[in-house]
Amino acid sequence: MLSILRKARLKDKEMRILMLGLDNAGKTTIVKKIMNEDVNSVSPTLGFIIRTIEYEGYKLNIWDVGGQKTLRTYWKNYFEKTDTLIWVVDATDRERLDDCRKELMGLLVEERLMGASLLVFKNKSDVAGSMSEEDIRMGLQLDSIKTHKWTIMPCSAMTGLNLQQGLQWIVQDARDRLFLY
Ligand code: G3D
Repeated sequence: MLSILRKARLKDKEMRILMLGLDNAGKTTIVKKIMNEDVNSVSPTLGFIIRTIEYEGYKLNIWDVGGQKTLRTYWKNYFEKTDTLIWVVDATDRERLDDCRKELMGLLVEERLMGASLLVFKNKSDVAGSMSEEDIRMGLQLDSIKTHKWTIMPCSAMTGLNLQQGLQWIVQDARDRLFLY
């Protein structure tokens, strides 16, 4: 039933995208950069922000939800009907990589996120000495993920690196699903 509803929405070319990650990962800055807004005036997201982006005829409703520890218990309120989970990782934050892995793994066992695809954005890739794609892949144990279709992309909310490619992957994934069901 859920997959029928999801397919109906995908046919309407409307997607619900949940953007999560630890606080300070760069979620809000990514959304701003995609919307061509000033990225130098970002303040921490205390609740959530929804932004709608039109991309290749698709209406992408992106939910940017605050990632501070105290807010993470509220994430579950946003799971329903999610088509794609964007998991944003701060590539400069080695210390919290294990925390980041635990939070992600916790999400992937959530029943209401079962049908969602996963895009891991390795953000802040513009910073010299930041972790490599391989570091993040290993640190988050991405290769162990069998329950969700996933990919990882290095990106930068500052330079805009790969942000469009990320949206492209999301839209292509929606097209593939329509074809599959
Ligand atoms: P959040 O929404 O995930 O909590 P923010 O994160 O978007 O508020 O970003 C947190 C900080 O990281 C901000 O710096 C922001 O400018 C910075 N940042 C986000 N993305 C990038 C990136 O790709 N490259 C670099 N170099 N910095 C980034 P401040 O100083 O405002 O805390």
